[in-house]
Amino acid sequence: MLIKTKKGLEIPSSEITPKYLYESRRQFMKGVATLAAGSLLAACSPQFGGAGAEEETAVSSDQSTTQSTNTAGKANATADELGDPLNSYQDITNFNNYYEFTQDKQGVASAAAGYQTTPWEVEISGMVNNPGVFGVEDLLSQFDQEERVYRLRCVEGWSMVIPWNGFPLRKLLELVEPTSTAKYVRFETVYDPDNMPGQKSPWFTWPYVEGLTVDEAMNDLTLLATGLYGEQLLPQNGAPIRLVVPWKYGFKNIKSIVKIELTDTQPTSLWMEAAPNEYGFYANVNPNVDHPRWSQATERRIGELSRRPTLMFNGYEEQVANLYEGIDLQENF
Ligand SMILES: Nc1nc2c(c(=O)[nH]1)N[C@H]1C(S)=C(S)[C@@H](COP(=O)(O)O)O[C@H]1N2
Ligand SMILES: [Mo]
Repeated sequence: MLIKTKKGLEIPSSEITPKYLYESRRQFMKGVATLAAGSLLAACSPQFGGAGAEEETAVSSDQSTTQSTNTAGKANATADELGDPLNSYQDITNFNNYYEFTQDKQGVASAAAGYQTTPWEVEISGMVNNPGVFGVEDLLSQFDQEERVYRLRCVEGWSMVIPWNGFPLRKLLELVEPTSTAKYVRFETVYDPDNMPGQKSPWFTWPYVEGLTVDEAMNDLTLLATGLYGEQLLPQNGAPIRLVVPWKYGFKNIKSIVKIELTDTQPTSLWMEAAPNEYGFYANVNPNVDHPRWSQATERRIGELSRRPTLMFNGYEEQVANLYEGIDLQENF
């Protein structure tokens, strides 16, 4: 049965939530016995999520809001290199993960609306010959902004096709010159609990941290994004500057970056710290390595009803497989 609703983008919420959090939620939901079965299913989605979420999808998808209408109209491309259409500007800016604001994916846009992202500086430090502080305008004027159409595959099992604007991280790294001892790049999101209510949550170690190896950071696919659909990033998408690493799960794509540090020790990300058995450092998209709580073999493209197979390295195998030669991807998840 298809029921049309105004909210078009509901899919399993927060499977990424650590076990202790979703279990306390489930405890809570048990007490709310009179709720309709449908909402119970949605609220308890971690249990049913991943590959098992079709029923919920069928009830909540509204094709009219999820088709690829380029409402912003400012992308040159209309599809990715596999022929799949871009998600709409509407989809990309109204279905987000950004725990600093809220864990409600459809509430991020309004919760982050008006968040101040100018002026903004990014500090680059650590094992580099030319450390410095860069205003975002400097970065925008110094590096040509390219359009890159990438698939984004969230670890929760949904995906989108997004036309980003930005520049390869490599260009910035070449400018600051990592020393030969540098092996990793560590990124930090702004810490601003007064204006980011989620950062008051004691369940996570704030600020949000992510990391890459220097080789991953130097790969041509790795982007610092400043816009999408030809528009400056909105706060919900990580304005004014965020990382995009398309062959890795979405959580590696750290938003609203203020610090980049070159180091010789592997950074511990917020998610590694919150649930080390579930989220590793590499987080490469891999249909053969399941999440402990759900399969990663398939995904749901936002705007589509049925699930599709997840591709090795999210379809970027040719460009990145060489980075992992001799590495056991089951162990290094
Ligand atoms: N600082 C920060 N960055 C973040 C997140 C977050 O909660 N905080 N969520 C991540 C996750 S889980 C995903 S899937 C992507 C979503 O990016 P989008 O909302 O622009 O689609 O952002 C990633 N970057
Ligand atoms: Mo995600």
